[in-house]
Amino acid sequence: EWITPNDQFFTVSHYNRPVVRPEEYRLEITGLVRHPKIYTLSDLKRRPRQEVVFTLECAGNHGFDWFTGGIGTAKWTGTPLAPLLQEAGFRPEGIEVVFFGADAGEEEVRNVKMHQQFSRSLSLSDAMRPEVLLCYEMNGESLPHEHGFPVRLIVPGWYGVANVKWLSRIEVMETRWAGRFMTRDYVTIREESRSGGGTLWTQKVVGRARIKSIAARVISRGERYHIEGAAWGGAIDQVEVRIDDGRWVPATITSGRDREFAWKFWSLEWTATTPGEHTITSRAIDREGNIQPAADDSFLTQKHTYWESNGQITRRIRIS
Ligand SMILES: Nc1nc2c(c(=O)[nH]1)N[C@H]1C(S)=C(S)[C@@H](COP(=O)(O)O)O[C@H]1N2
Ligand SMILES: [Mo]
Repeated sequence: EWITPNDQFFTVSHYNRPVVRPEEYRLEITGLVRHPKIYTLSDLKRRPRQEVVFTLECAGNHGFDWFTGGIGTAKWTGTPLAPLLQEAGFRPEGIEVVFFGADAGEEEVRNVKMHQQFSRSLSLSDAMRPEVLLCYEMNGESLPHEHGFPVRLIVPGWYGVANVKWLSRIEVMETRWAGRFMTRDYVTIREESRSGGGTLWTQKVVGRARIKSIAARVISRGERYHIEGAAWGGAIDQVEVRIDDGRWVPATITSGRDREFAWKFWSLEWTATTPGEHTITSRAIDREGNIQPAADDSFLTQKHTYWESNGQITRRIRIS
């Protein structure tokens, strides 16, 4: 199915899972704004409704052998953030929008211990994009507790970590935000090859989702086999499949072309099959022609952290 049912949707929470009473819920918009505001849940629900079908993947998905289910697709409904920021009237010095969850923990940096709410930030221009939502419904139900009830941020096209749950405060700031999930966790370290030769060690904040795909199942239909899979994480244009050590052949995108932020489903008919073990590998290609990297591509082998593991995935199958 297109949509992942709420009770089968993965969940990742780095601190506690706060219980927020809907009648006590308040969202504060503050910082470098002319008119700081506080909204109740019904204030937000009275505003224009907007929905998006968005595939949310944890940036750590496939980073370890044991972590593979960290992805799901839901219809998220809420109200767009941009008009609220506009009404708050950001001051010209404001460049960064920081989103705080109601969950918190103790963090220590250079021997300083501090209480920190979960937080992630976006540049003002990313925060102002029309698809960014203050979301209060998931697949037509009110947002489940573990997914951030009553309100979470939804940033279509970005990895899971940007989608702050139990959203309690939005603060516009004059500098970049350096919280744990911007500067220590969810930072990808690579030794990037440089054209002049040599490598440069880079540390980049995990942000927009990268292209990825997987063969999900093979259905036997007499002599023929039907391979089905999914592709997501960018402007997916094509998917190609390789069986054993054969050449790459184009798959057909069967659904989802019209849904910008959701996974696409694809299929391929496989005929010349011999009994025994086979491998099936897929690769996604985006509109700019970028190809999902092979598992042994230096872009991935020179990556030293587990986030953004978007390498090609090889599945094994035995035909009897
Ligand atoms: N407040 C808050 N928001 C959060 C997190 C968190 O720990 N606290 N985890 C993030 C991460 S890392 C991911 S992958 C997604 C997971 O969203 P889900 O639990 O709804 O699937 O939530 C993000 N939003
Ligand atoms: Mo995550």
